[in-house]
Amino acid sequence: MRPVHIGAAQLGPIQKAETREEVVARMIALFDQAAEKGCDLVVFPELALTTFFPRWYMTDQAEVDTWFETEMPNAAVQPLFDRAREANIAISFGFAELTPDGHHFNTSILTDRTGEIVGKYRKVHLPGHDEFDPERAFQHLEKRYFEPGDLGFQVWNALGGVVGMCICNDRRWPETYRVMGLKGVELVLLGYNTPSVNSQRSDEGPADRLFHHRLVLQAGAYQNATFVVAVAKAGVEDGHPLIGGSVIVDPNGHVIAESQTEDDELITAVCDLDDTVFGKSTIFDFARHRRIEHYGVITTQTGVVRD
Ligand code: CDT
Repeated sequence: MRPVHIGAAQLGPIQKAETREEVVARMIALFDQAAEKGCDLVVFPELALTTFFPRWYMTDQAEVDTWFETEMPNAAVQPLFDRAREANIAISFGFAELTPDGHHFNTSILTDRTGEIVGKYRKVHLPGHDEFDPERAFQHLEKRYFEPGDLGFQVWNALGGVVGMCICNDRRWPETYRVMGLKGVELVLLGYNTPSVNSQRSDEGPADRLFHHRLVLQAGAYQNATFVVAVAKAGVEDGHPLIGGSVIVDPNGHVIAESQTEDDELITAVCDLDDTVFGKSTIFDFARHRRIEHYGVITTQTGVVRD
Protein backbone atom coordinates (compact mmCIF):
# COMPACT_ATOMS: atom_id res chain seq x y z
CA MET A 1 0.00 0.00 0.00
CA ARG A 2 1.21 3.51 -0.88
CA PRO A 3 -1.68 5.70 0.27
CA VAL A 4 -1.54 9.44 -0.44
CA HIS A 5 -4.33 11.50 1.09
CA ILE A 6 -5.07 14.18 -1.46
CA GLY A 7 -7.02 17.40 -1.07
CA ALA A 8 -8.31 19.10 -4.20
CA ALA A 9 -8.89 22.70 -3.14
CA GLN A 10 -11.32 24.24 -5.60
CA LEU A 11 -11.42 28.03 -5.60
CA GLY A 12 -14.59 29.95 -6.27
CA PRO A 13 -14.43 33.05 -8.42
CA ILE A 14 -11.71 35.65 -8.01
CA GLN A 15 -12.82 39.09 -9.14
CA LYS A 16 -10.47 41.37 -11.06
CA ALA A 17 -10.19 43.73 -8.09
CA GLU A 18 -9.28 41.01 -5.58
CA THR A 19 -5.71 41.06 -4.30
CA ARG A 20 -3.29 38.16 -4.11
CA GLU A 21 -3.28 38.54 -0.31
CA GLU A 22 -7.06 38.06 -0.21
CA VAL A 23 -6.81 34.99 -2.43
CA VAL A 24 -3.96 33.47 -0.42
CA ALA A 25 -6.07 33.87 2.74
CA ARG A 26 -8.80 31.81 1.04
CA MET A 27 -6.22 29.23 -0.04
CA ILE A 28 -4.95 28.96 3.52
CA ALA A 29 -8.50 28.43 4.81
CA LEU A 30 -8.91 25.52 2.38
CA PHE A 31 -5.44 24.26 3.25
CA ASP A 32 -6.33 24.24 6.95
CA GLN A 33 -9.42 22.13 6.23
CA ALA A 34 -7.21 19.70 4.34
CA ALA A 35 -4.69 19.59 7.18
CA GLU A 36 -7.53 18.88 9.62
CA LYS A 37 -8.57 15.94 7.46
CA GLY A 38 -5.01 14.55 7.38
CA CYS A 39 -4.10 15.31 3.77
CA ASP A 40 -0.56 14.74 2.51
CA LEU A 41 -0.95 17.00 -0.53
CA VAL A 42 -3.23 19.93 -1.37
CA VAL A 43 -3.78 20.87 -5.01
CA PHE A 44 -5.07 24.31 -6.09
CA PRO A 45 -6.18 25.51 -9.57
CA GLU A 46 -4.52 27.03 -12.62
CA LEU A 47 -3.66 30.76 -12.22
CA ALA A 48 -4.79 30.40 -8.62
CA LEU A 49 -3.66 33.80 -7.40
CA THR A 50 -5.72 36.08 -9.63
CA THR A 51 -8.80 36.29 -11.76
CA PHE A 52 -8.53 34.50 -15.13
CA PHE A 53 -6.96 37.58 -16.72
CA PRO A 54 -6.61 36.15 -20.30
CA ARG A 55 -10.27 37.07 -20.79
CA TRP A 56 -9.22 40.72 -20.77
CA TYR A 57 -7.66 42.30 -23.88
CA MET A 58 -4.65 44.40 -22.94
CA THR A 59 -2.19 46.25 -25.18
CA ASP A 60 0.11 47.70 -22.52
CA GLN A 61 2.74 45.09 -21.60
CA ALA A 62 3.34 46.84 -18.27
CA GLU A 63 -0.33 46.23 -17.40
CA VAL A 64 -0.08 42.61 -18.56
CA ASP A 65 2.95 42.07 -16.35
CA THR A 66 1.02 43.09 -13.24
CA TRP A 67 -0.73 39.70 -13.46
CA PHE A 68 2.58 37.81 -13.38
CA GLU A 69 4.82 36.64 -10.52
CA THR A 70 8.53 37.34 -10.83
CA GLU A 71 9.44 35.18 -7.82
CA MET A 72 7.95 32.09 -6.26
CA PRO A 73 7.38 32.11 -3.39
CA ASN A 74 6.93 35.86 -3.04
CA ALA A 75 5.68 37.98 -0.17
CA ALA A 76 2.01 37.48 -1.00
CA VAL A 77 2.26 33.68 -1.20
CA GLN A 78 4.83 33.13 1.56
CA PRO A 79 2.16 32.63 4.27
CA LEU A 80 0.82 29.61 2.36
CA PHE A 81 4.30 28.15 2.00
CA ASP A 82 4.93 28.75 5.72
CA ARG A 83 1.67 27.03 6.68
CA ALA A 84 2.43 24.10 4.42
CA ARG A 85 5.92 23.67 5.87
CA GLU A 86 4.59 23.85 9.46
CA ALA A 87 1.93 21.26 8.66
CA ASN A 88 4.39 19.05 6.73
CA ILE A 89 2.05 18.96 3.73
CA ALA A 90 2.96 19.25 0.05
CA ILE A 91 1.14 21.77 -2.16
CA SER A 92 0.66 22.42 -5.86
CA PHE A 93 -0.83 25.49 -7.55
CA GLY A 94 -0.73 27.47 -10.75
CA PHE A 95 0.37 31.06 -11.41
CA ALA A 96 1.52 33.32 -14.23
CA GLU A 97 5.33 33.23 -14.30
CA LEU A 98 7.55 36.05 -15.61
CA THR A 99 11.11 34.78 -15.74
CA PRO A 100 14.20 36.96 -15.06
CA ASP A 101 14.97 36.92 -18.80
CA GLY A 102 11.49 38.13 -19.72
CA HIS A 103 9.57 34.98 -20.66
CA HIS A 104 5.90 34.56 -19.79
CA PHE A 105 4.53 31.15 -18.90
CA ASN A 106 1.35 29.65 -17.47
CA THR A 107 3.05 27.64 -14.74
CA SER A 108 2.32 25.24 -11.92
CA ILE A 109 4.58 24.03 -9.14
CA LEU A 110 4.77 21.13 -6.73
CA THR A 111 6.45 21.42 -3.33
CA ASP A 112 7.64 18.70 -1.01
CA ARG A 113 6.45 18.58 2.59
CA THR A 114 9.07 21.15 3.64
CA GLY A 115 7.79 23.79 1.23
CA GLU A 116 10.67 23.35 -1.21
CA ILE A 117 9.64 23.55 -4.86
CA VAL A 118 10.50 20.14 -6.32
CA GLY A 119 8.62 20.30 -9.62
CA LYS A 120 7.73 22.98 -12.14
CA TYR A 121 5.52 22.65 -15.21
CA ARG A 122 4.85 25.26 -17.91
CA LYS A 123 1.63 24.85 -19.89
CA VAL A 124 2.26 23.38 -23.32
CA HIS A 125 -1.17 23.54 -25.00
CA LEU A 126 -2.25 27.19 -24.96
CA PRO A 127 -5.85 27.60 -26.13
CA GLY A 128 -7.52 30.64 -27.58
CA HIS A 129 -6.08 33.39 -29.77
CA ASP A 130 -3.56 36.22 -29.73
CA GLU A 131 -5.50 39.20 -31.08
CA PHE A 132 -8.84 40.72 -30.09
CA ASP A 133 -11.55 38.65 -31.77
CA PRO A 134 -14.81 40.59 -32.23
CA GLU A 135 -16.59 37.39 -33.36
CA ARG A 136 -16.30 35.81 -29.92
CA ALA A 137 -18.75 36.38 -27.09
CA PHE A 138 -15.71 36.85 -24.83
CA GLN A 139 -11.96 36.73 -25.24
CA HIS A 140 -9.53 33.92 -24.39
CA LEU A 141 -6.10 35.46 -24.97
CA GLU A 142 -3.73 32.84 -23.59
CA LYS A 143 -1.83 32.78 -26.90
CA ARG A 144 -1.26 36.52 -26.51
CA TYR A 145 0.03 36.55 -22.97
CA PHE A 146 1.93 33.24 -22.66
CA GLU A 147 4.59 31.34 -24.56
CA PRO A 148 4.20 27.56 -24.91
CA GLY A 149 5.93 25.79 -22.06
CA ASP A 150 9.55 24.81 -22.58
CA LEU A 151 9.91 22.09 -19.95
CA GLY A 152 7.89 19.28 -21.53
CA PHE A 153 5.90 16.81 -19.45
CA GLN A 154 8.22 15.81 -16.64
CA VAL A 155 7.49 13.56 -13.69
CA TRP A 156 8.97 13.70 -10.20
CA ASN A 157 9.54 11.21 -7.40
CA ALA A 158 7.31 12.62 -4.69
CA LEU A 159 5.03 11.41 -1.91
CA GLY A 160 6.21 7.84 -2.42
CA GLY A 161 5.20 7.77 -6.06
CA VAL A 162 5.67 9.26 -9.51
CA VAL A 163 3.90 12.61 -9.89
CA GLY A 164 3.33 14.73 -13.01
CA MET A 165 1.56 17.99 -13.76
CA CYS A 166 -0.29 19.56 -16.64
CA ILE A 167 -2.62 22.55 -16.87
CA CYS A 168 -6.21 22.96 -18.04
CA ASN A 169 -6.33 22.64 -21.84
CA ASP A 170 -3.51 20.06 -21.69
CA ARG A 171 -6.06 17.64 -20.21
CA ARG A 172 -7.90 17.46 -23.53
CA TRP A 173 -4.85 16.06 -25.35
CA PRO A 174 -4.09 12.32 -25.02
CA GLU A 175 -0.41 13.01 -25.71
CA THR A 176 -0.20 14.84 -22.38
CA TYR A 177 -1.07 11.77 -20.34
CA ARG A 178 0.76 9.33 -22.60
CA VAL A 179 4.09 11.15 -22.40
CA MET A 180 3.84 11.11 -18.62
CA GLY A 181 2.49 7.55 -18.75
CA LEU A 182 5.62 6.50 -20.60
CA LYS A 183 7.59 7.93 -17.68
CA GLY A 184 5.59 5.83 -15.22
CA VAL A 185 3.30 8.53 -13.87
CA GLU A 186 1.00 7.44 -11.05
CA LEU A 187 -0.56 10.76 -10.10
CA VAL A 188 -1.31 13.64 -12.48
CA LEU A 189 -2.13 17.03 -10.94
CA LEU A 190 -3.87 19.75 -12.88
CA GLY A 191 -5.77 22.94 -12.36
CA TYR A 192 -8.16 24.59 -14.76
CA ASN A 193 -10.21 27.70 -15.60
CA THR A 194 -12.82 26.52 -18.09
CA PRO A 195 -15.53 28.92 -19.27
CA SER A 196 -19.01 27.40 -18.83
CA VAL A 197 -20.00 28.33 -22.36
CA ASN A 198 -18.29 28.23 -25.74
CA SER A 199 -17.47 31.76 -26.92
CA GLN A 200 -17.88 30.63 -30.54
CA ARG A 201 -21.10 28.60 -30.41
CA SER A 202 -24.09 29.34 -28.24
CA ASP A 203 -25.37 25.75 -28.13
CA GLU A 204 -22.45 24.45 -26.04
CA GLY A 205 -23.21 25.13 -22.41
CA PRO A 206 -22.16 23.97 -18.94
CA ALA A 207 -23.50 20.40 -19.29
CA ASP A 208 -21.42 19.78 -22.42
CA ARG A 209 -18.41 21.49 -20.90
CA LEU A 210 -18.57 19.30 -17.79
CA PHE A 211 -19.13 16.21 -19.93
CA HIS A 212 -16.03 16.87 -22.05
CA HIS A 213 -14.04 17.68 -18.91
CA ARG A 214 -14.88 14.39 -17.18
CA LEU A 215 -14.56 12.44 -20.44
CA VAL A 216 -10.93 13.41 -21.03
CA LEU A 217 -9.87 13.07 -17.40
CA GLN A 218 -11.43 9.64 -17.02
CA ALA A 219 -9.99 8.43 -20.34
CA GLY A 220 -6.54 9.81 -19.53
CA ALA A 221 -6.54 8.15 -16.13
CA TYR A 222 -7.74 4.77 -17.39
CA GLN A 223 -5.57 4.61 -20.52
CA ASN A 224 -2.44 5.33 -18.50
CA ALA A 225 -3.42 3.61 -15.25
CA THR A 226 -2.88 6.74 -13.18
CA PHE A 227 -4.75 8.83 -10.65
CA VAL A 228 -5.74 12.27 -11.95
CA VAL A 229 -6.59 15.20 -9.71
CA ALA A 230 -8.31 18.09 -11.51
CA VAL A 231 -9.05 21.29 -9.62
CA ALA A 232 -11.24 24.14 -10.82
CA LYS A 233 -11.33 27.82 -10.43
CA ALA A 234 -15.09 28.05 -10.66
CA GLY A 235 -18.02 30.42 -10.54
CA VAL A 236 -18.72 33.82 -12.01
CA GLU A 237 -15.70 36.12 -12.37
CA ASP A 238 -16.74 39.65 -13.31
CA GLY A 239 -19.78 38.30 -15.16
CA HIS A 240 -17.98 35.38 -16.81
CA PRO A 241 -18.93 31.88 -15.59
CA LEU A 242 -16.40 29.07 -15.13
CA ILE A 243 -17.34 25.41 -14.58
CA GLY A 244 -16.75 23.65 -11.27
CA GLY A 245 -16.55 19.88 -11.37
CA SER A 246 -13.26 19.36 -9.54
CA VAL A 247 -12.61 15.63 -9.44
CA ILE A 248 -10.25 12.96 -8.27
CA VAL A 249 -10.18 10.06 -10.75
CA ASP A 250 -8.76 6.62 -10.00
CA PRO A 251 -6.68 4.48 -12.41
CA ASN A 252 -9.81 2.65 -13.53
CA GLY A 253 -11.27 5.94 -14.70
CA HIS A 254 -13.78 6.16 -11.87
CA VAL A 255 -14.52 9.52 -10.27
CA ILE A 256 -13.90 8.95 -6.55
CA ALA A 257 -14.49 12.52 -5.34
CA GLU A 258 -16.25 15.46 -6.97
CA SER A 259 -17.05 19.01 -5.91
CA GLN A 260 -20.68 20.06 -5.58
CA THR A 261 -20.42 23.84 -5.72
CA GLU A 262 -18.80 26.63 -7.71
CA ASP A 263 -17.28 28.13 -4.57
CA ASP A 264 -14.22 27.51 -2.42
CA GLU A 265 -14.61 23.81 -1.67
CA LEU A 266 -12.30 21.04 -0.56
CA ILE A 267 -12.72 17.47 -1.76
CA THR A 268 -10.46 14.67 -0.60
CA ALA A 269 -9.63 11.05 -1.32
CA VAL A 270 -7.05 8.56 -0.16
CA CYS A 271 -5.29 7.39 -3.31
CA ASP A 272 -3.30 4.17 -2.99
CA LEU A 273 -0.67 4.53 -5.70
CA ASP A 274 -0.32 0.75 -5.77
CA ASP A 275 -3.75 0.75 -7.46
CA THR A 276 -1.91 1.83 -10.62
CA VAL A 277 0.11 -1.38 -10.78
CA PHE A 278 -2.54 -3.71 -12.18
CA GLY A 279 -3.38 -1.59 -15.23
CA LYS A 280 0.27 -0.79 -15.89
CA SER A 281 1.20 -4.47 -15.87
CA THR A 282 -1.76 -5.83 -17.88
CA ILE A 283 -3.88 -4.08 -20.50
CA PHE A 284 -1.73 -0.93 -20.45
CA ASP A 285 1.64 -2.64 -20.16
CA PHE A 286 3.12 -0.27 -22.73
CA ALA A 287 6.31 -2.29 -23.28
CA ARG A 288 4.34 -5.34 -24.38
CA HIS A 289 1.46 -3.82 -26.30
CA ARG A 290 2.37 -0.49 -27.91
CA ARG A 291 3.05 -0.55 -31.69
CA ILE A 292 5.25 2.48 -32.19
CA GLU A 293 5.94 1.60 -35.84
CA HIS A 294 2.44 2.97 -36.52
CA TYR A 295 2.63 6.10 -34.38
CA GLY A 296 5.18 8.17 -36.32
CA VAL A 297 2.82 10.92 -37.47
CA ILE A 298 2.05 11.73 -33.85
CA THR A 299 5.39 13.51 -33.59
CA THR A 300 6.03 14.49 -37.20
CA GLN A 301 2.89 16.46 -38.08
CA THR A 302 0.37 18.67 -36.30
CA GLY A 303 -2.59 19.06 -38.69
CA VAL A 304 -4.44 16.46 -40.73
CA VAL A 305 -2.66 15.09 -43.83
CA ARG A 306 -4.63 12.62 -45.95
CA ASP A 307 -2.87 9.37 -47.09
N1 CDT B 1 -7.59 27.70 -19.20
C1 CDT B 1 -7.84 26.92 -20.25
O1 CDT B 1 -6.94 26.30 -20.81
N2 CDT B 1 -9.13 26.90 -20.66
C2 CDT B 1 -9.51 26.16 -21.84
C3 CDT B 1 -10.63 26.86 -22.51
C4 CDT B 1 -10.76 26.42 -23.88
S1 CDT B 1 -11.78 27.45 -24.83
C5 CDT B 1 -10.70 28.61 -25.47
C6 CDT B 1 -9.90 24.73 -21.56
O2 CDT B 1 -9.50 23.86 -22.32
O3 CDT B 1 -10.65 24.46 -20.62
